[in-house]
Amino acid sequence: MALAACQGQDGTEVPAAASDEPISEDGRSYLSQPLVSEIYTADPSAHVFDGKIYVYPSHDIDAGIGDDDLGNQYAMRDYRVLRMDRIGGPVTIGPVALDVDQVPWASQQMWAPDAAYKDGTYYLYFPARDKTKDKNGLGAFRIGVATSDNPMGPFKPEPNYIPGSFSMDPAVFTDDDGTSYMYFGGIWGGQLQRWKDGVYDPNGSDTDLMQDDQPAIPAKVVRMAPDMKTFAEPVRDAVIVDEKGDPILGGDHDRRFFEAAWVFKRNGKYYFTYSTGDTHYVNYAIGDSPYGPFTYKGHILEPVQGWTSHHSIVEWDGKWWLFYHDTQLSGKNHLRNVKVTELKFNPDGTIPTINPFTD
Ligand code: FUB
Repeated sequence: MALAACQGQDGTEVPAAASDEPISEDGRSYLSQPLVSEIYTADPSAHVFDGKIYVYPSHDIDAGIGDDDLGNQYAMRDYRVLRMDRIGGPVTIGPVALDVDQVPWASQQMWAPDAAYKDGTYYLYFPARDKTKDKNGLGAFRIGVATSDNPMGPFKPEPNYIPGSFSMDPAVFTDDDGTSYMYFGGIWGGQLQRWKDGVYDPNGSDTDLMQDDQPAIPAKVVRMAPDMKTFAEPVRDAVIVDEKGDPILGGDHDRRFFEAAWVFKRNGKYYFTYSTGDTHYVNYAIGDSPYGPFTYKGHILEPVQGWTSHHSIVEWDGKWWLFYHDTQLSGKNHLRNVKVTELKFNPDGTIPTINPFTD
């Protein structure tokens, strides 16, 4: 099987992946192969910086914790950046770019990150639990920022989380005028349901609000201040509506937002893309403003192997690419591997759904 060539940039030994079988457990062939197999990687946020492709993934590890609805099994502690000169070419695995022990406010669970660039500085945005204790003895998710003059890091964290930030899965989109917006949030283990009216309830629900006939809990969007380290305004809702303009309902699990927001712009339209969590789709909705509302359009990616689905979309060399993950290498939900495949558009701007298997 042709895996992309890999190397540990810092020369350290990294554990070999358990398996790289090209056929899934139920006999299906994977559409694409893992970008790296030396470490487990997930939640790939891809960017083009200075003509190269950089992927900011979660770095999955096995902490020996069983699956639960809080996501305790996703016990990641650090970040490592992937770099490639071209898609399909060799992938360099960077050294540790940021470790949880370097972040004064964070206790655990360095989940899906993103990155941005402005005026010579690279910004790494990352969620982690703070040091408070909820009813489960766990911290509240907050979003931090760290900076570097190198896209591979190492990144120096700010001493506190971004004021006013909460929940997880930050994704920063920079518009044509240079204004950046952060999209963030996730329900269930991501805790959005605990932030009703902007106040955190440490005894709040671990899963949904169980309000199936009410508008779904939306992702959040906020304009970044020019310093890229703070919010410029109060956080807003990024609402997904149906073709009639009505908000998608909480009970509509095939269409409602769960986590993994990612926004890109094409032909003047803002594409808000996201995961549906327990129904395992990556979906998209289109709007005329970075704040939305976004009108639901369909699935981008059918369910992959593994519980989570998390992606990014980037234009490179005249084509659009979907970075995503599955569990091909491990067969375990919390030990994932990132992949990439081309994303196409129909003439009307809609997206043909991608099947992560070829049969
Ligand atoms: O990787 C941990 C969490 O799993 C992410 O933050 C979610 O998006 C899901 O992929």
